[in-house]
Amino acid sequence: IALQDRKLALWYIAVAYIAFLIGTLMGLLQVFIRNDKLQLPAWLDYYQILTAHGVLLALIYTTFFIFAFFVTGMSKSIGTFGPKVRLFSWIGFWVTLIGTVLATAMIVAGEASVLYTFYAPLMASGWYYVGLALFVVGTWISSFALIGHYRVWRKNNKGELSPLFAFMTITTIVLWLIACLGVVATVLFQYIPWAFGWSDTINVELSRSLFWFFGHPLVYFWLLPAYIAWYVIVPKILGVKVFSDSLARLAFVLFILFSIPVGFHHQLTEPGISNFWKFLQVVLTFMVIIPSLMTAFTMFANFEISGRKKGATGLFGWFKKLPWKDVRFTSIFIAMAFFIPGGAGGIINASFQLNEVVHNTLWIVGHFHITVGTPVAMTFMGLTFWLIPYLTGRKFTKSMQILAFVQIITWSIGMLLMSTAQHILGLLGAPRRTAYSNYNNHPSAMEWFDGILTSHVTMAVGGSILFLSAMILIYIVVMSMFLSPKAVKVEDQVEFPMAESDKTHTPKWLENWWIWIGIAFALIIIAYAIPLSSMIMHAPPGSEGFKTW
Ligand code: HAS
Repeated sequence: IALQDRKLALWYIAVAYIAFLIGTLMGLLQVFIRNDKLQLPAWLDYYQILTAHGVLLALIYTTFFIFAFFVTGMSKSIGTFGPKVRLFSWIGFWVTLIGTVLATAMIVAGEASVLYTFYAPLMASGWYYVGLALFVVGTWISSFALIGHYRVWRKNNKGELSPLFAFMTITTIVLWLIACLGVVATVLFQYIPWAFGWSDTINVELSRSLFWFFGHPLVYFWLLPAYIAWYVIVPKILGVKVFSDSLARLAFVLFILFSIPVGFHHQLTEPGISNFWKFLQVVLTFMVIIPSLMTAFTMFANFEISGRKKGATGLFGWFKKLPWKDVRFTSIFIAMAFFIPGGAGGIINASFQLNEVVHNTLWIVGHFHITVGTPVAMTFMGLTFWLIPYLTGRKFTKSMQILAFVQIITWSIGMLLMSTAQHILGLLGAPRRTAYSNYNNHPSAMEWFDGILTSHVTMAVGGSILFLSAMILIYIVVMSMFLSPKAVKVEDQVEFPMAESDKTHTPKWLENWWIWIGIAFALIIIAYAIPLSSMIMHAPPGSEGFKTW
């Protein structure tokens, strides 16, 4: 791809990995505080570290990495960016970065210890919300730049379905734009006036509902780029075509429909929403599981077809023929394997009654470490190994490959230990978001944490292994950005592995955006119009909130 497009993608990656470095360090501190092995100095607060950890890893690392992947993939699949697209992409990048720096500065200053789920009644400095608003606006500018690029391609290729990578990128962006409407509404009209003192109170239930209108599809904004890699990159590494172009497109379209009208499944224990609306959204949540099951089916089909092509026989013979020595594949395979318990845990969370058992416990923390923290993060790692060398034109040397294996194995072991402990501790009743020294005055509460797997020691050991792994990854990133030798010979040059996708039998209506956006809005209105308007009309007196600074 063109040099200027590479430059943009590399800037996105650089910010992503700076956030990753600081965010993982905060994670390490986290497990030691919970284990009571670390006493923080008076100026540093547990919730400050927890907020920095969540924001930097879940919001900043993911978003910047995702845009790097999109810029590279769009330039590769539908051509070099035109001058206008490039200009708006850079503006988008800088606005997102300014928002990130402002929000991070507020967290560091101790004026925004409100966690990455920053909803009321916790209150941060107004500037934190301004930072978040700029962050979202920046991503919107970048998103519209990519949509503009896509529209130029469609105009020049009338009547043709776009390449699968571009289609999937636009689907993810559509999902992101609709999802952000909720968070933009609450930040602009509720949090900013409240935090700057222009209004005295805030409608807590409404603000939480608007937050989760955004918060749930946010997790699919992280997941779908990983799915793009699973659908488009993995088959190329396996030496096969995309299994089914129309199935892949349909799965993505289903995410536009069903990922938004489901936010109430995060609020099942809140008394301000009636059971009917909660139940409706639980049913819709079960619909959003379907495209992930379609994805699982497709992945097994890819593995089997590729194995049989290489001469595998018997029911599971293909397993041995998978390219285990290719770290780009192994990393993503482990990511997929983690998503089996991760997804099953999600189904448990979404089951109305079972949610009573797990809500607000460490189980949820375990859940998101084996969804966003492993399936998504390890897919991004698998992409990092070739994406940066591809963009910089440097070698991914033998020693870097060996280190990459050490990195993904340590990440998997660390996550396995930490998340298993978190799940079990959660089932035993250990709360999430709680500074652990509080429990010292309640010795009987500490009995929850006896035993090998159910101990905070296991969590701390897992967390330390994860930090070690993160540092190895940072080393690989720095090497492939600046230090490893330039790939002069053709055989050393790293490729962008994009599989061929046969679209001859794909129905054209799958790319008719108005159908999907129309149905999505209809579902949103059905699921949200009445409960949200009743929250506005029957607003309780409101809350003044708990200032965190
Ligand atoms: Fe979740 C809470 C429900 C998926 C992230 N979730 C969270 C939070 C986060 C998060 C961050 O209903 C915490 C928010 C907070 O701070 O409060 N989640 C679900 C459901 C799904 C789901 C139904 N979550 C995700 C994904 C995330 C994510 C993906 C990040 C990327 N989640 C919930 C609920 C809550 C929740 C409740 C609120 C709980 C509460 O009370 O607070 C589904 O989308 C999951 C569907 C997935 C599958 C798995 C398919 C498997 C595949 C892999 C195939 C493997 C292969 C490899 C091919 C059905 C595709 C084979 C290898 C071998 C070795 C065999």
